Amino acid sequence: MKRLTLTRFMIEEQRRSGVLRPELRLLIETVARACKTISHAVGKGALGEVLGSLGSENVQGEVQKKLDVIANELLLEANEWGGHLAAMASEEMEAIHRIPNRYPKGEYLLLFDPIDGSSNIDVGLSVGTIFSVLKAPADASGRDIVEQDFMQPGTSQVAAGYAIYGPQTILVLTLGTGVYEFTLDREVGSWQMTDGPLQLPAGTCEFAVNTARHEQWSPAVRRYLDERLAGVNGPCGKDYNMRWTASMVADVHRILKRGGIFLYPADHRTAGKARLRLMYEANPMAFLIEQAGGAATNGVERILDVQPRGLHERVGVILGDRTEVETVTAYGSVSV
Ligand code: FDP
Repeated sequence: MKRLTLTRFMIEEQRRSGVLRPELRLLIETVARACKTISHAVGKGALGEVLGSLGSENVQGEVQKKLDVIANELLLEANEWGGHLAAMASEEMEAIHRIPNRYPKGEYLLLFDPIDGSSNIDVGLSVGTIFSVLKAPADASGRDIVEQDFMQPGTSQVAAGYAIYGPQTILVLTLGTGVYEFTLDREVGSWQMTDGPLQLPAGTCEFAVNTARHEQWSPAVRRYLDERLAGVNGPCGKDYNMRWTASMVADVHRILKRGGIFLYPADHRTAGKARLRLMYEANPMAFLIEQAGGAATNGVERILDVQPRGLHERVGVILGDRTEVETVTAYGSVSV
């Protein structure tokens, strides 16, 4: 079967919509190429001596895995010299990374979580890379990029996606004109379109949530989940399934393909303390989910409308099937 490659898809998109600029296309190609290298490292596992922790902590106070650091370096190195970027920001780095003066600079800002779902690395389960692309503000031309230039709501994203390193290596991408899935042909080394435009299936009775956090949820989130756990005898009148991979990329990918809802609400007892990062996780995933016909909120407002206050800001996340997300959000969650 003849399939569309990622390169051809983007060139055709560039011609068709006129919205996709060649610089953005080349930037996405570079990110996708780095994801191939990360996939290779992940695939080697213990044989590549890439498993385990480093003993260091990232800006979030989390222990860094070797692969977190390797993937971060690969993304920085691959994207530094192409001339499409003004700066980068990563979940693994406290400060923004400006493009060094020895390279030409472009107008885009790249944000990424190099390895998402790190607790899965050492046990051979799915992990992924999440990325988001913004445009530098118009007044940033000719001066150094500062952190404030990244403080744009998710609605400003011009592209977002993730790579998932699982049984297959898959890249899921949106340029704001639908969501497309590409599978890595490992022998040839090319990304081939295997699905899209993706439409999130409605009415799937499945939720993804870490139920061990039950006591930390707001009354609204507890009500929503307790009703579903009550199954066929509860107010929903049907049995639900629970799926939790502890890797947001894997859980969101399943929801994009099969439907259902993902929840990582904030801890209501500590004034909105949440786990997932707005800029590296919530925004790109919300963009993808909305482009596939779903919805994403922090329990109160649409994630893409949240005005960021800091690079590493955390946010409650409820995303997936539009009807389900609207139901839990209407219960009055305080999951900000
Ligand atoms: P991780 O920190 O292991 O990289 O990014 C946060 C995240 O993974 C998500 O991918 C995942 O959904 C969540 O943490 C898992 O959280 P729990 O440990 O509470 O299950």
